[in-house]
Amino acid sequence: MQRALHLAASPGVPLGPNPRVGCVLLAPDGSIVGEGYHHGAGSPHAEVEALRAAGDLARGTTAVVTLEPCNHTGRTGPCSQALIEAGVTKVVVAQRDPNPIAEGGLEMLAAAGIEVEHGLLLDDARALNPAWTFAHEHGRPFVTWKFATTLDGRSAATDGSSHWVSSPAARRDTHVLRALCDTMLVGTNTVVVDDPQLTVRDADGEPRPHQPLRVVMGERDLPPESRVFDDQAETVQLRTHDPVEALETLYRDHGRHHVFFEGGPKLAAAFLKAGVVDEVLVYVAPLLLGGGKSAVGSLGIRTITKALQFDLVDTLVLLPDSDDADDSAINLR
Ligand code: AOF
Ligand code: ZN
Repeated sequence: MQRALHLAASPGVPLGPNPRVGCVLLAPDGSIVGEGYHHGAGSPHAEVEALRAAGDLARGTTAVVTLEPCNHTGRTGPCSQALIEAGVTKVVVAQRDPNPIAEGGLEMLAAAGIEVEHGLLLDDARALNPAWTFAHEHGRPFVTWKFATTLDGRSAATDGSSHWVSSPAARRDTHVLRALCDTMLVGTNTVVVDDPQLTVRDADGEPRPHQPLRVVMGERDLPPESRVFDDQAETVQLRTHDPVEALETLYRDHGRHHVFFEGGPKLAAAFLKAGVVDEVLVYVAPLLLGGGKSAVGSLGIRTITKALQFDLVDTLVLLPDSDDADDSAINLR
């Protein structure tokens, strides 16, 4: 299984709608007769790769797979059927498939008389595809809320200016993290006021080849000349104020697993109240304003015991590489 996990994590697999999966076929003497991994949506599943590599040697082997073999015909055929036809006699799985469309492979294999087992190195397998796993288990994408603040918790001055946050180090870091998500989400207000591009750009400011889906939430009409409507990435407007409804739509209708949420104070408060902020990414600049606007609107909390509580996961000091202020990125859950 460790070998299968290692294969699944092979470099070069693009972030896409499908999970990373690895598979190893073991002969009765324990030797590997075939192995493979999933190279991304549209290519063969890991089991099919391993079966092809093994050829006739697949008969009588134990298939060790990081994810339960699928039981559906999607972009490719059902792997459970392929394993049965190849004469595999045992299947060991780490993670059961949380995708309602593909689940049920183990029952199919067992019904065909194949010995099945699951749960081996489960935590490692889940960690291969954390957002994919979360989205299928919750019926909505994982949400990372990103904001920037001064030392005294202000995200903009009283005149609305907030340009300081875009220090080169913070901007680069944000673009690296945006690229790990499949969706970027803001409210209509942010589009009207800031006119953001919401694309992932490299250090030279050039857009990267694979862009997350741009999502604008809210009922307000957007100026057609807004930069989110340029041709650099796809954009959808969800005409709702309800975070849960928006997220469920993104999962169900757009197959989205990880939202990078950069909403303003009002939308952020709505997400927090709805309990759908799964991770907070904060850039703290060494600035003091002593007044100005908070990153989050009122949550209706009046006493400290009711404060929303997060666990600190990670901190990173982004050293200044220019005249700009140096910012820290802080990761909370
Ligand atoms: C496997 N092995 O290597 C992968 C699996 O659209 P499709 O046909 O590619 O199916 C995608 C779904 O199939 C995916 O969400 C997951 O449930 C399963 N992926 N299954 O047995 C693989 N990539
Ligand atoms: Zn499959």
